[in-house]
Order: sequence, then C-alpha cells, then structure tokens
Amino acid sequence: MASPSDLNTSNSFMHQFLQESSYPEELKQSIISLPREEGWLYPHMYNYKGFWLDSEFLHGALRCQKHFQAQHSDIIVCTLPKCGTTWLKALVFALTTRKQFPVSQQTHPLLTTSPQDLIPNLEFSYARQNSPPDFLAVNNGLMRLMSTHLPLSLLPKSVGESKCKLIYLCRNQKDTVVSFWHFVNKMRAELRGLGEMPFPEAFEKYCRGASPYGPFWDHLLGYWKESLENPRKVLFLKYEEIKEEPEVHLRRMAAFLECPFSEEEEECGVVGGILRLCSFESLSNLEVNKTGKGSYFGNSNNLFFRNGKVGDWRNHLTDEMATRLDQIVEQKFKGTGFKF
Ligand code: PAP
Repeated sequence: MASPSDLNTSNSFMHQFLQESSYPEELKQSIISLPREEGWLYPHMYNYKGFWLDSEFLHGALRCQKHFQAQHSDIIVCTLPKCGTTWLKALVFALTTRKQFPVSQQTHPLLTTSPQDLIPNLEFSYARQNSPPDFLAVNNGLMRLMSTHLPLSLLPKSVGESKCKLIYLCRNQKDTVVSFWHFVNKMRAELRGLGEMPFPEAFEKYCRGASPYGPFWDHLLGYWKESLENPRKVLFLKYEEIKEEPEVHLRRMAAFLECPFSEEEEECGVVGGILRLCSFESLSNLEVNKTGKGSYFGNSNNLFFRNGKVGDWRNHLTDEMATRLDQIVEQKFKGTGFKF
C-alpha cells in the first residue's frame, strides 16, 4: 500500500498519477492499493496485474496503454531487461534500414548512436511525456521501431489489433540474473549514489518473481504462447541460439519482418556485415558506447556492454543457487513446450 510519504513526494509516481485527472477514480484507487516492495534501482516497485513494475515505468505503461496507437508497419522489440536488448535493437535497426544505411557505410547510425537510443523504449518514453513521442522522427522518418520490457498482457490494446510485429528475445535465466545484478549495481552507484545490492538478496527476489517486469517465467510464457498461436505476429528468439547460429536467426528475423535477403545481398555478404557491425566486440569498442551517455537515464552507455558471454553464471551462482533456478524453470515451464 502507498504510504502518505509516497503521496507527498512531489516527484513520486503516486503523486504524478493522482494528479493526472484523466484516469478514472476506480483505477486511481486500485493503483493506490497495489502490493508494493523495495525496487532494485527505484525506491518502489508495484505489482500490477501480476507483474512487478518500477513506479516510473508503471506510470509509463499506463500512459502508453492510454495513448499509444500502434500502426500496421510498427516493429516492437520485446525483452525482459538484460536478455540482450541492446544486441537485438542493433540487429533490427541494421536489418530494417539496410537499404538506406548500407552496413559498410562509414556514416552508419550505429557507429555514432547507441542502439538504445536508435530504438526508444515505449514505457520509458511515456513515463516522462504525456504526448506520444514521435517514433518516426527518431528513425529518420523511415519506420517506427520501438522497444518494450512490458509483458504481452500489458501492451496497449492497439498492438494486438494492428498488424504490427513483435520480436521477443529471451535468455537463460541464470545469466540474466547475473547480468541484471551487475547492471543494477552500476546504475545504483551512478544514478542514485547507492551501494551494492547483495547478490543473495537479488537472487532471492528474482526467484520469487520480484524483479523488474517479473516474474520472468510469466513474462516469457506470455510471448511464447502467442508466438505459437500467432507466428506472424510474434517471433520468439533465444540469446544463446543467436550466439550459436547468428546467420540462421538473422535470416529468420528478415523473413519474419518481410524483408528477406535477396540473392544479391547474400552473395555480397550483407548477412555477415550486419552481424559484424552488431557484434559485442564491434559495438562495445565504439566511442559512443565507450564514453557516451544514454538519452533516457543519462547513464554511461558502456553499462550495456559487460562481456556478452553465455555461461558467466558459473562465476557467480553456487551449485545450490543454480539447482534452485533450474527447478523453478522446470516447474514453471512444464507442459508448455518451452525449454531453455
Ligand atoms: P537492457 O535490457 O537493460 O536494455 P541488455 O542489452 O539486455 O539491457 O543487457 C546487456 C547485456 O547484453 C549484457 O550482458 P552481460 O551482462 O551478460 O555481459 C551485455 O554484455 C549484452 N550485450 C550487449 N550488447 C551485446 C551484443 N552486441 N552481443 C551480445 N551481447 C550483448
């Protein structure tokens, strides 16, 4: 439950939310009584319709649901945090704009702009702006490319009603929790002057599903089921599989987005060119990603590039922890056909 201090803080989510007169009274009352707990980066996160959202992004999600109008040609990159969002954004951008920006071009936008800024996040954008951001303008008027961490069930209604396409990327939960913990600690220090969140605390919350946009299993299963029922709407990808066979999955993405590689492009090595440009090694060594700052949080772009490895969890999780997460996964995904 929200406390009076929450409501009095002028920049708090609750304060902003209650000020927004366009929300029905009923919704305001239901938000005030949401279950709440300490966030990983923000002071509070709220459990809204089964998912934990940081206060700021709950506000963004509600505004987005109210104002965002999907268009048939929209492409939305969907991920849980730390599942490879930056990589997928780079790949989708390079893939869909390759006619305007050949990947061999010395002035390619990915060489000077963070993938995070080339494809803005929906709920982040709405969290700070009442009016819809011009997603088309961000992308040079070419097309609307957006991203979200929201679960399928919390996406604006128009996303389901339009023919827009969703690309979902998931990642092994053991590497994800480790990546998340490193990222959050750097963000806590850089943006909020806070100390580290002890790893056992983060792990415990993650296993309970109390991580931003969690529970991870419900998030993943929402998109997984939709990808089976509606394969033209949702393409479901796994981080580890892209690492293993990048060309195969880039071609899958191209086919899904209805921009398959032509024979000529195949012969000219465009597939390999995109993969090289978007690789961890290439992106993480660019000046913009080494020293630049992100436009939303103002954090260092290099926080999005740690090591990009599969299996780094072995350096952080005890055997007991690994077994516990494996058991959660086994139990939650039983009978769904999904496997990591
Ligand atoms: P976000 O969800 O907060 O936007 P996201 O990009 O998913 O962030 O998280 C960064 C992770 O993706 C990091 O993983 P790590 O902590 O295990 O290293 C980062 O290294 C990895 N990453 C970033 N760019 C790439 C890339 N081009 N290829 C592979 N992995 C990448």
